[in-house]
Amino acid sequence: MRRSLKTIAPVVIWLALSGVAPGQETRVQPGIRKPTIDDTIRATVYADNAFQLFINGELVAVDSIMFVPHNVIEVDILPAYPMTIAVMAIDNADPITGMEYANTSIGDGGFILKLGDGTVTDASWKAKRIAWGPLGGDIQNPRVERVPLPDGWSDEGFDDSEWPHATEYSEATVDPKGPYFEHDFDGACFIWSGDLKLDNVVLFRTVVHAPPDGKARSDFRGLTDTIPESPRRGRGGDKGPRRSQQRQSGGER
Ligand SMILES: [Ca+2]
Ligand SMILES: [Ca+2]
Repeated sequence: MRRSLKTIAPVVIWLALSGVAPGQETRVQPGIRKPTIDDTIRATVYADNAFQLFINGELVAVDSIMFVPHNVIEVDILPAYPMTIAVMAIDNADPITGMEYANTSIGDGGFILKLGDGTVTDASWKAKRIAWGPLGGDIQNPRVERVPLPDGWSDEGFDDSEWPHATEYSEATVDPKGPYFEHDFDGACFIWSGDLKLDNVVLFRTVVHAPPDGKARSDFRGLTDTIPESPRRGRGGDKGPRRSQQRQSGGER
């Protein structure tokens, strides 16, 4: 039976939009596999008081408690190098006065991060303050200032060359609370902008060019445009195929 134009037209339009030419088969690409949980690394983050974490331009974690109690967030992330890490760190503060606890106190900030590939926060990160106050520490006439978020500040390729470096603060100065000590932050430093007390919203950025632990890891970017091989089924199938020709990034090759 002949197909009518009305039947064929939507298929032609779909093929055109999908980039698949009529008659061209879409096939599984050998050697390109799906990532498994073993391809992820753990991100462990503590902020006084809250944060948003972007990896390669994608929002991957949000602090679930904006103020108190102080909490640690742990999430699995799928790394790809060079890896751009961007953070908005927030010290809880009244947006009008810059103070907290009913305008009776100037709170201080603090941010620390460690990834399963050995990436840690330190003074090599860039830091830019976005909101600060009370100006001059004046709690009698508290005022704040803020600047707009730079366009694309969390994106890969954003030019942060004019941003100052982050300042490292000791654990004693930041004085982290309970949950912090139950997690592994070995090797990481607390960072903030130049003023731990008055700067209330701070952006951080860094680019990790290769895994610090030297371990080769696959790059799974662009999987949306491929049909990868499926992991083996059954017990242990989540470990993924033994053979992988996935493109490698960083570390030993
Ligand atoms: Ca929090
Ligand atoms: Ca503050």
